[in-house]
Amino acid sequence: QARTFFVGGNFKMNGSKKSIHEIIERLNNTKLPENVEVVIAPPAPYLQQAVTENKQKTVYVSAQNSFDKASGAYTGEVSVEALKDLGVPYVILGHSERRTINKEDDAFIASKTKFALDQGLKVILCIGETLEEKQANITLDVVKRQLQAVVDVVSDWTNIVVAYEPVWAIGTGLAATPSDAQDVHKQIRDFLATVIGKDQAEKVRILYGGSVNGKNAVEFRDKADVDGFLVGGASLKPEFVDIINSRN
Ligand code: G2H
Repeated sequence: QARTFFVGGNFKMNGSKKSIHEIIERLNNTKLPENVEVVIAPPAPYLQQAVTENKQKTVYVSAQNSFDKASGAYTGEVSVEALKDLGVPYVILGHSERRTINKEDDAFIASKTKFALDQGLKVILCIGETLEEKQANITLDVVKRQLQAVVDVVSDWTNIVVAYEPVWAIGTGLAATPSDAQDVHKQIRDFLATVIGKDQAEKVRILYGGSVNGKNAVEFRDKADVDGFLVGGASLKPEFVDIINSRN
């Protein structure tokens, strides 16, 4: 399969200089598979530290958010220019916690995605339905709506990695089953094929996120459209390496 397996670690709002140093040292001291792209996303204050301390060629650093304006009077926002200045190649956008807690809507996330891509960053674009939406059987409508907002403003998807994260599975210990994830991933890819073309859709990595850990990651290994994971809680722990190795 042509798509490079991808494992992202979203540290969320966790960590200290010491704990982040320990996580990066653990990765530095591990023989990582060459065929897996690993991305770690520490909180913004630790991005510089992560870039400086990381010695692994297959490990990249990501921000957890960025803004859709170049610079100016936007107190508290993270600029794409600053991320590039630090040597950070990736940014996570549209995480459900930002959609819900920070009230970010589809159009704003799409605008931030376009801005980051235009400036040369790669984007991990998170989508996913809530428990209510799942129970109402509108999972596909929701993820299509979230994707369509980006399709409306971005035509080249080369530098987008999609992370399907059902909100009910996030931090709950209750991951989607591999076959349910595969089902949704396949439908996401089919949808993308209709809106950005089959060639592009075949190349887009679609990650699964939501309570992935060192044990359940291997259960997804035969799922053709699960191209990796976006990991929260477990990315802070030694088992993150097991997830990175889950395909090999
Ligand atoms: C989903 C995931 C990482 P967790 O948000 O983005 O978190 O693995 O803790 O469910």
